[in-house]
Amino acid sequence: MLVKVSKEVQEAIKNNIPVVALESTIISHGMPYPKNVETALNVEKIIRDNGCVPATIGIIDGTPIVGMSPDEIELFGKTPGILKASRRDLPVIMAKKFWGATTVTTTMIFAAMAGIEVFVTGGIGGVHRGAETSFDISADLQELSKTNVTVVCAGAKAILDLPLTLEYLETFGVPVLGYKSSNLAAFYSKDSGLKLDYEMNSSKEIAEAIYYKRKLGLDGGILVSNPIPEEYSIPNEVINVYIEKALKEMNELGIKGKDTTPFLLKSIADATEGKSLEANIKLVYNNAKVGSEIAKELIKLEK
Ligand code: PSU
Ligand code: MN
Repeated sequence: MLVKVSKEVQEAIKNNIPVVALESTIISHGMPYPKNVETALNVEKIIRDNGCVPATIGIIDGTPIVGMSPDEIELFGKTPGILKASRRDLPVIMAKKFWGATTVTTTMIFAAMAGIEVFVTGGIGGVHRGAETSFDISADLQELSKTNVTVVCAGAKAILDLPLTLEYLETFGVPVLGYKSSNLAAFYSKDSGLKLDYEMNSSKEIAEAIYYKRKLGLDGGILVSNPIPEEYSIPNEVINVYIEKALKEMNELGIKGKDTTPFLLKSIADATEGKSLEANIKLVYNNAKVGSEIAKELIKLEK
């Protein structure tokens, strides 16, 4: 069997119960142990409490798993050296029977294979600052242009070049929808100051957009930008100081490629003494609620 889909997820899909996909890079590379495991299990609980089935995705001994068990999630959270698996890594990880943490890209790939249409995460990758010379553009953006999964996130971090990220998504035909917000969210901050084309006022409206994209046969995902709740939002000018510092340190150390995002995340969390981590956790919980609502509305349209 190429991809292992858990019994619970299989049953849910068969019985028209909404399923919400979750990634594992956020567990193994995005947060420290044990907060990572605690958060991952809480996110699953929020999804269940909202009437959906969670499907955390990861690769164990070369087998992609859709719907990891709590024990598997625990292992993902504390095993060092799990590879960050993007699209280009999958063939080798499977051939060599490695463990792989799925990014937004590879979580979308396996979610789509399993028939899951909604995926909840924290933030996506994007066009990095200085991409005009480094060429560092996350594979997440290409995946959004071709794989039919809606990604609910809290926008993207200002470690990226956010205006260029929006331009890229526009070029590749990816709708970016602001959930109850007219501007792009900036992860720790509820507002990047960048205007989005569309504000959506309900999960039903978003589900309808997904429905019509599919009906028209327009391949690719939809990106939902769900701002961090006001009470947890860190002002841009506060977090940007830490972001600038982390970027400078990264350049001095010569960190490149797939190590950039994990390095920046850790550096910012350390510098803010966990304040950014707390915000990160809260925004994922918030996304889990909204993602569940969208998944429930989408199932109704399919009937
Ligand atoms: N951005 C975050 N938190 C994360 C990531 C991005 O705020 O955990 C992770 C996601 O898994 C995303 C990946 O898909 O990093 C992007 O990595 P890269 O920039 O190397 O494509
Ligand atoms: Mn990159």
